[in-house]
Amino acid sequence: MAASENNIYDFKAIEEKWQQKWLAEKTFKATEDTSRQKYYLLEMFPYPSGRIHMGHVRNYTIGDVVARYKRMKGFNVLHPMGWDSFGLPAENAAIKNKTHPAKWTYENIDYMKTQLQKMGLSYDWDRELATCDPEYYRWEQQFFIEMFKKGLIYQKVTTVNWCETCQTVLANEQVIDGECWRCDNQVALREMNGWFFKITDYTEELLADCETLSGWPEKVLTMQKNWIGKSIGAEVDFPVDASDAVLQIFTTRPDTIFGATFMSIAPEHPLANELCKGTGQEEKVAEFIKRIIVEKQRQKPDEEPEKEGIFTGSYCINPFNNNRIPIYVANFVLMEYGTGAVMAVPAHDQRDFEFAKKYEIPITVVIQPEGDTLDPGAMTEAYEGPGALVNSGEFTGIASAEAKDAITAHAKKNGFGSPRTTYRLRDWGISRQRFWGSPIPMINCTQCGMQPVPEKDLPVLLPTDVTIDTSGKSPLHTLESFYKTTCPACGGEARRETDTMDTFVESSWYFARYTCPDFQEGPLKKEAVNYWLPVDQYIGGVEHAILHLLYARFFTKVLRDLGYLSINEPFKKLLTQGMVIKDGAKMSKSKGNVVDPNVLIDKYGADTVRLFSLFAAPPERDLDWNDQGVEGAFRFLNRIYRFIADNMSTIAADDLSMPAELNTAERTLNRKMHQTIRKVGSDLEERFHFNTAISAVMELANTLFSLTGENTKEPIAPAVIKESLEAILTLLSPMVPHFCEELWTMTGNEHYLKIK
Ligand code: ANZ
Ligand code: ZN
Repeated sequence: MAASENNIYDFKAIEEKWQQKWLAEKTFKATEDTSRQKYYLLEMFPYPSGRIHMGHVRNYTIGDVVARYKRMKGFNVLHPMGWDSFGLPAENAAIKNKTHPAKWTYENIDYMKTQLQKMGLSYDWDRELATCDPEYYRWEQQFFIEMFKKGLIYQKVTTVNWCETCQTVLANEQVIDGECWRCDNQVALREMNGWFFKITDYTEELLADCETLSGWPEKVLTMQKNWIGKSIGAEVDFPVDASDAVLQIFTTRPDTIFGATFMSIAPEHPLANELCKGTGQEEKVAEFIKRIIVEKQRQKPDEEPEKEGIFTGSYCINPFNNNRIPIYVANFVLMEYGTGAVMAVPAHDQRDFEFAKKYEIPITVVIQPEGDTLDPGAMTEAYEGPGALVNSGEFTGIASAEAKDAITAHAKKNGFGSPRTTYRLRDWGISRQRFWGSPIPMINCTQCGMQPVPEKDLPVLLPTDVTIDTSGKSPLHTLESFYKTTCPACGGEARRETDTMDTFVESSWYFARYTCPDFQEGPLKKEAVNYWLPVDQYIGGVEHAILHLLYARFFTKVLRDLGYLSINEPFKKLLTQGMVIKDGAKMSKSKGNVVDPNVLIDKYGADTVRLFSLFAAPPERDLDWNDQGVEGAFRFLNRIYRFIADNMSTIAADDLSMPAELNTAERTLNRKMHQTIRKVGSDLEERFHFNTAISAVMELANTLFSLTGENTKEPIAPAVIKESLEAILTLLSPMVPHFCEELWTMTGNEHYLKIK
């Protein structure tokens, strides 16, 4: 802004004044009041990494506008904030600073809390919680025990990345080119026992209830459904030639079974090493399997490696046409899905097509699209659509949709197959061999097996008198005072579980604990959860659209079945906001394009930062940061401020009665005001389009400025001016609250702003 422009409003003093008032008066404290309609507004809580970033600013500003708007509309609004405070970064910081992770975590929380308060966010701070607080995780341990007793938790051996030097398990992201990110030593695979939540007991309900979530973005529901991945198809047995073994496959396209020209099995398939015995392929196959298993383990979830495979030397027999087809081990077949074996139909499956081309395997067309004749020699890609069956024995001529049922029925009748539905969703592995997490409340007795910690002994506390040394190893594994205990069943010596829970567990139920954060008699207070839940509006980043939301939905159903909740779904409406980008890339330290909210708040004040982040893009879109935009937002607020300062005599006029009849200018202003009120209401209420709402208010302000400016032809009565001005302040107040409260009182009103 040009230096010559005077009257820059004193945002520092104003913002501080109102923030103190709100805190001191507990303006945003929420209490259950059955006489009023509740509105629970929640933003995804942050990890206390140290400082808030622009993504937080955007997320929390959007939420704050909705919370303030709903309050003005008369709702009893619950708007809480807390800290998702377990996790790896605290451990790394602790190693670096030779301290306890709690120290770093709580220091960050303190600092970030002051940052959030400087943003003027309308939280009920009395409900603040931190998930690393024993007062929080003790209830999670109680849930664990109740779930365990209900059969919803079990132990299973899985393969994990293990660093021998650091004596620790590594997450896939911590393995870089096969080496440990910390010590650069080769990482090995190791079998380890881990704890699992049986989310698959809820698969069908999680899927079906997607239909009830009409307030969620369609794309998020699609991601939920894809993750659950229900597939309807058939299982068919293919006998292995010259052997007693049988390969069972799962297919969603039984109609293509006459076109199977090879089989693909997963490297981990129990028959993989058997099938090559005596074929001269043993060594090559074993080497391939070993390599692929390691590569798969290291692969990032969204990576698609080049398809490759190896012939086992064995064949199997297609039970429908008695064709003898080669069996391959292939890197793209997953052991965890279906049966771990696939009948490959290159003519009608693109993956199989590419594989067949690469290894020169025949391609047989068995589905002809309507009005076309496929020639296997000329095909450049698989035909995956519907059509009429050809080359398919007694099924030739049938339409593919019908043929699916007919072929499955035939297999069933003859005892070599049956219909089957599979899901992609797997049980949730929650064991972490880390320190900074909620201890898993189990005790292992050599006599009695795994025993839950008696509820009276909860919480199992994380020790506070440890430091994490540079090995990065969790001290729990070697800390006798922690793991040495007695068996609750037989009283004999026993070992406490030293794994901690995945931090996704904490974020799966925090929204419920916010309704009664101080409740001591149990995890959740009935009256509180029944009054406040479900969350009416949840707001957060799209990066949490799959796992966090799925786990929170699962937990809600579990807690319902344990008798704590009476809802089926936690979040009625969901808004996933876009990213904040700058110069075409997501703001990040590594890209060096980070804008520090603190710097901006110091320079322009929180209201300007809020206004810009709302104005720059509709919430679900990415927000492209630009400094001119911030300047523009600041200038707009200054103009309003100056207008009021310059027109104090008008606003405080003796005669503030409405003229009996409005002149043309007055009518223009008055009409514009009513149009704006309507527009802002619908933009905020129905679409959260703050940007268009702000433009509308800017237009109203411009109308007011120009009608009352130097070139005015008609005088406008003070009452009409004041009315429009008050509309501007009212409409803007959820977005720039300090500014509006200040001017509202300056124009002779009492705080706080309410919709009249
Ligand atoms: C033969 C076939 C022919 C297939 C055709 C598709 C098209 P969705 O829909 O995702 O469930 N498949 C089965 N098990 C697999 C595994 N463990 N790893 C990798 N792929 C597997 O996919 C089901 C299809 O994926 C199945 O149907 C199978 O290939 C393959 F023209 O069988 B299909
Ligand atoms: Zn025992």
